[in-house]
Order: sequence, then structure tokens, then C-alpha cells
Amino acid sequence: MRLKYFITMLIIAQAMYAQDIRQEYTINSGWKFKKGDVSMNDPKFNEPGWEMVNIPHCWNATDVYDEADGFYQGIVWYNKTLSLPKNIKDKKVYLQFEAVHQEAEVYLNGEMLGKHKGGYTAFTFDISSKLIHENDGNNHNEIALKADNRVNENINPLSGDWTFFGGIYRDVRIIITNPVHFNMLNNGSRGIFISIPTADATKASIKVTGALMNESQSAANLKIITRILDKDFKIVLESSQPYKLEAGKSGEFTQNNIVLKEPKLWTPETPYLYTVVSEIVDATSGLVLDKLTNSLGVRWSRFDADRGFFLNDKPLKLIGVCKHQDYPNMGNAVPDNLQQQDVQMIKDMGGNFLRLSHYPHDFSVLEACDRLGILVSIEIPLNNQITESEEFYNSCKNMMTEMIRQYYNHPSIILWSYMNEVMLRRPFAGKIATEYSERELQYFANMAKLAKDLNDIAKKEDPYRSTMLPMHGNFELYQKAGLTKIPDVVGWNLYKGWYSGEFNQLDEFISNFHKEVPNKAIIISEYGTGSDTRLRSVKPQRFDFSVEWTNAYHEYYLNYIKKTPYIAGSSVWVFADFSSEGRIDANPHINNKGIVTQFRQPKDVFYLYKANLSKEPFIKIAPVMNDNRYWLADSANAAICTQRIWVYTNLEKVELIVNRKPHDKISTTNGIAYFDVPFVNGVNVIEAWSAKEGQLYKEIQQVSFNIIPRNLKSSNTFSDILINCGSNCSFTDNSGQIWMADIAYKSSGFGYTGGSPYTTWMGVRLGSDKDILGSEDDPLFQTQRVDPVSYKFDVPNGIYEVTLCIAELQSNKERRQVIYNLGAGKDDETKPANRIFSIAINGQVLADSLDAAIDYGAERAITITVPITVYDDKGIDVSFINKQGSAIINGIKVHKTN
Ligand code: GCB
Ligand code: CA
Repeated sequence: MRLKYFITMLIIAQAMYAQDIRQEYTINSGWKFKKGDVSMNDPKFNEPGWEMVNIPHCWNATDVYDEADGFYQGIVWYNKTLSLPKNIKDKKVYLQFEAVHQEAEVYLNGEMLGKHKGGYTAFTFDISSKLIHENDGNNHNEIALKADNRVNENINPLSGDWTFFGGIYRDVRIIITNPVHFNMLNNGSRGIFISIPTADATKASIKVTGALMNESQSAANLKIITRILDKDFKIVLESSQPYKLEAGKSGEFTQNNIVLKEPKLWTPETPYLYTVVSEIVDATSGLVLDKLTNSLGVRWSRFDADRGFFLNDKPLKLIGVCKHQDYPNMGNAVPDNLQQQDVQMIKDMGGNFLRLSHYPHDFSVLEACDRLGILVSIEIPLNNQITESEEFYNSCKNMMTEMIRQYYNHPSIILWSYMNEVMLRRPFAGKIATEYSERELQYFANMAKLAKDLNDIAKKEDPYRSTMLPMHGNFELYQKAGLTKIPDVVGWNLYKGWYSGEFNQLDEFISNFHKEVPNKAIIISEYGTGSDTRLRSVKPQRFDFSVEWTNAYHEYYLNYIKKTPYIAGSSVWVFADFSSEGRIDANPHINNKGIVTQFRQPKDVFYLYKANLSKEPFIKIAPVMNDNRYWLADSANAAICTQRIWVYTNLEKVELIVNRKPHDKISTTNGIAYFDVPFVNGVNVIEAWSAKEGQLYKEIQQVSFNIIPRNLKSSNTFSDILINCGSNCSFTDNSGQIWMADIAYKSSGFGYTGGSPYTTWMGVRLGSDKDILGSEDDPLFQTQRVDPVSYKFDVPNGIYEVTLCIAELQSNKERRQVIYNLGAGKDDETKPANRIFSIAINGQVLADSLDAAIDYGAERAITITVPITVYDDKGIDVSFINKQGSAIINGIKVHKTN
């Protein structure tokens, strides 16, 4: 007995000498990949057809943006030769995947290791017994993985407004431990859970729980040691517990005698992190057998239905954003540094809250939140609806357990969330939305049961954090199903003033909810509007995707949120524009509600938030990304064009200097100061100055302005006129040309006579949500003027080119419904127009009996360019002649060639 023990120790000692306790490293390089299925009996890994890839990898990085409907959703295979260190026969070896979307079946040397369902959580296999060890001690083993990203009715999510990208898109790693080790097979978690059952400013009691295993041949006499290190990695506390474990057995442990005096508290301003080092030590030899480190932030939090959120007993308004994880050209295979850069940007903006939607994100995101002091809500991808099957319920519950265990030790997390807008799709809805059939009531009951189960899991796993259920703006439905009662916090996703209604319906909705359900804390878990930085408007309106409508919306919402004490927090939908393959907005396949673009360039509203939230003195001239402008002179004789600019700042007063002359000095309100600026033709230099405590802050923006004269004939400065027909927005196209908002004809100038803009959604929306084929300039073609008499241009004599842009928007082409667009599809946009018309320029018919839908195909961009010589001071007259139905025109350009 003694001898055996001695020998075991010797083996361990040697092993420890050879390598440091636990080895952990990624195996991301050099994988093979192939679309389609293979047979594990004869997988032909070495035959042609396999592509070499690295992890993170996503097989839909580009096909989600093309003009064809859909993207590759199906089976794929990965394969890799795994070279492990020599002589590890006596070790335990684990293979860990941080995420595979969404079903994975993993093999080692042809034998199945197991399956995993769900695309956003980690999973680990013990591969020790299946490894092949060669005689020389080398290890060459083969991993094969089958993945499938098709929607599966028994796995959540069933549907959603984001792309279900396939891939092994987060790190894959090998972990090698000694036979005595912390539990490696607890739902992909670290196996150790750190919590703070009680804390105040004078002391915090820390609890560490976990499990360990003795997979050696003999009983082990151990110590479990927990050390707490301060931020300089000095030990401030140590706790040790003797532990005996029989061979082949596993056991749990709890250490709750750890009391930290005068703890440094973790807050958004001072995100102080301690480090917890957990060790399993051989009691006899003193050798460390296993070791894990985790971060610890000492903080406690609660929600109050009337007074909002409290961190460490102090009120704190949570203000921040939601975020998806994709990046252009990468899909979901986004490197850690880019993910962390997002969190840094949110911090720089002054945000203190991040709702990780609609699924758990990469661990590196949480590390950044811990380090930077951003509070987090994290959720499982259960979205829109449920399947009433045990298998589905179990998939939800497993994901909830996996999520909580895997992310447990991140101090930044304050909310475990589940079920986003789960009443949005109502599979058993009757014709009248407010009437509920027996079947639907049954569905609601099943839904409530699942919500209750998920909430119970969260409470059982982690009694120290709160829960949230984010709902869409239909109070009655969630109330009816009993969902508003279940979580600690009700999240409201509200789009008043975007999908429906007016901005101020927000107040009505929230105050009504607070009255009806007075004991529930509220977070506005989503709010936002689409904006395409190519679209600008001086007459913004709902659903025009202009930057200006979005600015007005956020100004309203932010003010309301700030002043309403019972709103605990809010998260903008959404941090960055993101891929949603099935969505058709101004930029098809992209949801553009981001406050930064897909490439993370800030839009105006990013600075609105910064001006309101950040404490660092800051000043920014806006609109941003709009330094080329083009509009009419103020009057027939004027050489200037007056347009509004504004300054976002957290400083009190701003002085504006325009082209080196003082222009105006005004006080800021809610972070903004507005100025009307007289732009001159050519380059304009705008400076904004402010001062605080003797320090000067300034910003400079250059705007190059192209002023179009009101009287074209007397001018020799213009060369091009471009009009975005049927739209109030100016649009910058793919080649950088600016198409100005539609304009009525005035004598000696230019513009339309007759007709009206094409509207949908019963007149609410200008233009329509069609993916225009054959063009990147969708917004130009998504809006049009219907039944115009003519467009006239009173240009001087000369040689010109006229370009006509046309697309038939009305067709019965099969389309996928974007369910979020609640007003869509209700009018004649789905009926073919069957129109035939001719266009004449200065009396000469050039497009005779054009039937755009038949000649070119509906929803396809058509451009026709015609040369024309203007003499006799006739100008240009483009007239439309209806043959059947009404003529249309989507854009028109006049270019002077000499
Ligand atoms: C929502 C959903 C989110 C969508 C968003 C939108 O309510 O929760 O997934 O992307 O609205 O943009 O419509
Ligand atoms: Ca247009």
C-alpha cells in the first residue's frame, strides 16, 4: 500500500517535472473542411475536395450577402490530425470546443466521442481512453467533426432576425491534466464556481465550490487551496482544506470560510479585479496536481421596481447597448481582439451596460467586460416562439445550465436572461389578434411552464443574480400568458416611432406597464431605428433609414430613459449593424440599427450617447461621414447654402468658427448644440471650440460643398444634377455620387412636375423593402416617383447625357416575410402593376412602351443613358407617356459633357 502510494507519487512528481501542472492550448491551425456529408466508414479525408482552414472558421462569411435567397445551411465536415506531446499515457486529455454552430458530432480515430446541440455554448470531451499512443511515445490522432447549421425544430433558436452562421467559430483547445484534477466535464464549465453570498463595504464572504476527480490507481490524500490575490498579484487570503479521495472517485467541495476584509469593490469606474487561484495539492509531497485561476470582482446588485438598479447599494442607471457577434466578411468567426474592441468602444462611449444578444458570446467578451467595468445581461438563444416538445424544452434547459455554469465566474454579469420576444410568432393565433383559442391558451401555458423552469434553473444555479425576460411591445400577450410575473426584471423591446406609432407612445407604454405591474423592475432591453449612412434627410420620417430620423429617435428615448426613475436601465438595439440574411432594409441582408456601422465606424448617435454619458471632456462636429454635400443655393442670387450642423459635447458652451470667422456661440442642451451654417461652394472649414477649467477643446471638420445654382442658365459652375426620385433623402451611391432629395420644378431651375412618391404600408412608408437585383444602390431604386408628367432641367445650351434609373417595385415575386416589419405586405406592393409607358426627351421618344417587369424583370435596377444636345435655350424636358397604368422613375441624372 505504502509502496504503491510512493510509486504513484513518483510518477506524478516526474510528470510534474516534465510539464507545469495543467497544459492548455488552442488547436486552431490546419483543419480540413468540406461542405456536404461523408461516410465515417470511408471518409476520404485525404482525397481532393477538402479545403485547408483555420479556426475560428465560418462557412457563411460571404454567401449571406449575395443576391440569391438563402445561404448554405446544411451538413459539413471538418478533419484534423492532432499531434499531442510525447508520453502522455498517464495523463488525462480533454478536447474542448468553445462553440460549433449548431449541431456537432465529434469523432476521434473513427470512434464517436459524442454530440452537442446548440451553437453558442462550449462543450468538452474526455478523449484520454480513445487516444492512440505510438510505441515511440508520439501521438498522432485524427479528429473528425460533422456540423449542421440547419434549423432544427427541437433546438432553439427556431427563427430570428440574425444569421445562423455555420462554423467551428470559436477556439478549439486541448487540456491535459494529471489523473487528479478539477472536474472537467461539468457542462463545458471551468468546474469551479465563485460567488459572494454576503458583502458590504467592510467585508465580503467568498464562496468557492467545485468538484474534483481522482482518476489515478490509488487513494489520494489532498489539500484544496484557495488563494485570493490582489490586483498586483499579492496574496491577500489563503484557505486550505484537507480532502481525501478514493481511486476512481469524484467528490465535491465547498469553501465558504473565506472572508475578505475591507474589499476593494468592483464598479464601472473602478473595476477592481482580484484573482482566485484554486489548487489541488498532494498533502504528502506538497506537489500541485491541478490549478485554476479565475477573476473575482467584489460587488452585489439588486433591482427595485420603483427605484431601478443598485450596485453595491448605490443607485446606478444602466445605459448601454445590445450586441451581436458577427463582422463583415468573417461571419461569426471573429477574432477575440475585435470582439474586445467592441467592448472598449462601448466603454469609451460612456456606456455601463451590455446586453449580449441573443446568445452567449465569446469568453473574451466577458473578460473585457470584467476588466473595463461593463455590466452584462447574457441570454440563451430562445427567440420568437417555442416547439412544444420535451426535446425542445430540454435543449432550452440544457443551454440555460451550460450558460450559467460556463460564465458563472464573470463579475460583470448581473442578469441571466431567456426567451427574447417569444410571443412574436403565434403559431396558434386566430384571425382576431385578441381572441385566444383553447389551443393557443395551451401553448401559452406550455410557454409559461418553460419560462418558470428556466427561471428556476437560474435561481437554483445562482441565487445571487437576477433574471430578465425581454418582451416585444405587446403587453396584453405577455400578461395573458403569465410571463410578466416570472422573471425579476421585465425587459421591453420597444420600437415606437419606428415599426409603429410615435416616439411619445414610449412614455404611455412604460407608465402603463408600471401601473399595471407595479412590483416589476423594468429595463428597456431594446430600442432603435434603421439608419444607412448613405441616406440623409432634412425632412426625416419614419422608416426612411435616414441618419436624421435615427438621431431624433435616440434623442427622445435617451431623455425619457434618463428622467424616468423606475426605468432601471436600457440597451440600444444595437451596437453595430449586423448580418440578418433574410432581412431587406436599405441595405439588404443587413440590420442597420447599429449606432456604429458593420465595420464599427461611429454614426452620429454614438456621439449623442458619448456626449450624454462620458465624463471625459469631449466635442464632436456632426453629422459625421457626411463631408461631401450637394444642395441648392439659398436664393437665386446667393452664393451660399445654409444647412444645419450640430455639435455633440458634454461641455457647456460651444463656439462655432466657419471658414475662420466666428459664427455663433451657444449653450448645449442634452449634449447637443445646433447651428445653421452658411456653406460656400468648395471646401468649408468648420471648427467647434469649447473650454473647461482653462483647457481648450476643439474639433475641426472639412466639408466640401457643391452648391447648385437656382438659375441654371446663368450659371457655368454646375456639371451634374442627380435626383433621388420619390425620396426625401439624399443618397450617396456606391461610386460616391450624391443623388439629392426629390424636388419640384421651379422656372429656371429643375425638378419634377406631377406625380407622387411611391408609398407602401398604407401610405406610411416612402418606397418599399425590395432587394434590388443588379445594383448595390438599393435605396435609390427602392424609392420612386409614380405618374410624373415630366422632369425638367432649364440647363444652358450644350451637350448632355441623361441617365434614367428605373425599377419595377410592384410584383408578386415570392418573398420571405420579415416579421418585424409589422406594417409590411398589407397593400398593393404584392400585386404586379402591369404598367407600360414611354419616355420622351425633348419630344423624342427613346424608351417606347417599356414594360420593366417583362423586359428586365421586376425588382431589378435598370439604367438607360441618352445623349442629348440642347440648343435654342430649350433646356431638357423628360416626359412620361402612360400606355397602361402609371409611369415610374426612380432616379434621374443630367450630366454636362462639354
Ligand atoms: C427585435 C428583436 C431583434 C431584432 C430587432 C429589430 O425586437 O429582438 O432580434 O433584430 O427587433 O431590428 O427588429
Ligand atoms: Ca429613388
